[in-house]
Amino acid sequence: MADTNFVDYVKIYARSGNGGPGSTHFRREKSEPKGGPDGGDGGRGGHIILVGNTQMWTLLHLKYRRHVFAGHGESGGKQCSSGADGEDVYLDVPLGTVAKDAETGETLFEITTDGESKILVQGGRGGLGNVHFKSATQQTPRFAQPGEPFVEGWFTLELKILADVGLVGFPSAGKSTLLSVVSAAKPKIADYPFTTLVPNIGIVSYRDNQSFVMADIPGIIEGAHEGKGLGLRFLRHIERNSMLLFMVPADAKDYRKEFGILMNELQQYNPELLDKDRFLVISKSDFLDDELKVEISEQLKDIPHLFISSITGQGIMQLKDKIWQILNK
Ligand SMILES: Nc1nc2c(ncn2[C@@H]2O[C@H](COP(=O)(O)OP(=O)(O)OP(=O)(O)O)[C@@H](O)[C@H]2O)c(=O)[nH]1
Ligand SMILES: [Mg+2]
Repeated sequence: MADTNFVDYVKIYARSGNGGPGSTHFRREKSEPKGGPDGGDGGRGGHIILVGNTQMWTLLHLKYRRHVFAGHGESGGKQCSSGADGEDVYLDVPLGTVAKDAETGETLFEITTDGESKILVQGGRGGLGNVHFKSATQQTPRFAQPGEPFVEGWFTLELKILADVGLVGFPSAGKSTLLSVVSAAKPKIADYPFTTLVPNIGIVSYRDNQSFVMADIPGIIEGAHEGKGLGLRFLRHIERNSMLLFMVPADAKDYRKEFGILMNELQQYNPELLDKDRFLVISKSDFLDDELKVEISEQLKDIPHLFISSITGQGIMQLKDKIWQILNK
C-alpha cells in the first residue's frame, strides 16, 4: 500500500432524499363521478448507508467524493398507488470505520463486520395520501400529508484498523520486518527512523488454517504525546487491537527504560490502552549470545518477554504460539 493512498479520515457532506408528498386524488369514473379519495402515499426519500466491506483497507475512495446525495421519494398517485422510494446511496467502507457528526463530534456508530449496513442519514418519510384521511365527518379530504424533508450535514468517517495485534516500538525496532516475515505484507523496511509513515496490515496464518491480523504502526518516540516524531496520530489504530506487542531491539541501551517510555506514551494518549493484553519481544536477537540473553532477562525480571529475530527466524514460531494463546485465552 503506497503511503499516500492510506486515508484514514474523511469529511463528507451527506444529504438524504425528501419524502414524496401524499396524493390528493379522488376517484372519477363514469359510474362514480363523485368517487371517494384514492390518493396514494409518497415514497420514502433515499437513505445514505454505510456498508462494511472486508476488501477495503482505507477511505481513499471517499476522499474525492465529498458530497453525497440520495434520491427524493416520488409523489403518491391515484388509485392508492404509492410513489417510488428515492434511491438509496450505499458507501462501502473498511471494517473499523467510525461515523461521527462533524459538528458535534458525537460518535454515531461503527461498522465492524462484513456486509453490515447502517444508515448515516435517514431519508424523509413519504406523506400519507388523502385516502387515509377519509372519515365519517370528512368524506372529501382535499389534503394529503407532505413528505418529510431531507436531512443534511457534515460527517467524519474515521478508520480504526481492526487488527488483533498491534506492534508498538521505537522507529527501527524491526516492526515492519516482523510483519513481512509472518505475513504476506510487503511494508517498506529500511535502517532509518520513520520508514513507516502509515500503518501496514498483514494476515498471519497460524497452524491448521487459522489466522490473525497484525498491524504495524509508525514508530513512537519519547514525547510523541507532545507531537514529537509522527506524534500520536496513528495510535488510534491500536485502540481496537486486542493485544499490543511491544518491541525493543537487542541493541537498545536500557530495555526496561525503553519499554517504560513506550508504555508512558500510550498512557498519555489513552490510559485504556494499558488495559489491553500486552507482550514484549526483544527484536534483532541475532545480535545476542546466550550469556547476554540471560543478563537481559535478569534486567527485565517480572516483564514477560521473548527473544526473536526476523532475520534468522529465531523465536518466531514461539511468538506466534504466544500471540495465539493470548488472543484466545
Ligand atoms: N539483525 C537484524 N536486523 C533487523 C531485524 N529486524 C529488522 N532489522 C533491521 O532493522 C532496520 C529497521 O527495520 P524496520 O522493520 O524498517 O523497522 P521499523 O520498526 O518498522 O521502523 P519504522 O518504520 O521506522 O518505525 C532494518 O534495517 C532491518 O533490516 C532482525 O531481526 N535482525
Ligand atoms: Mg516500519
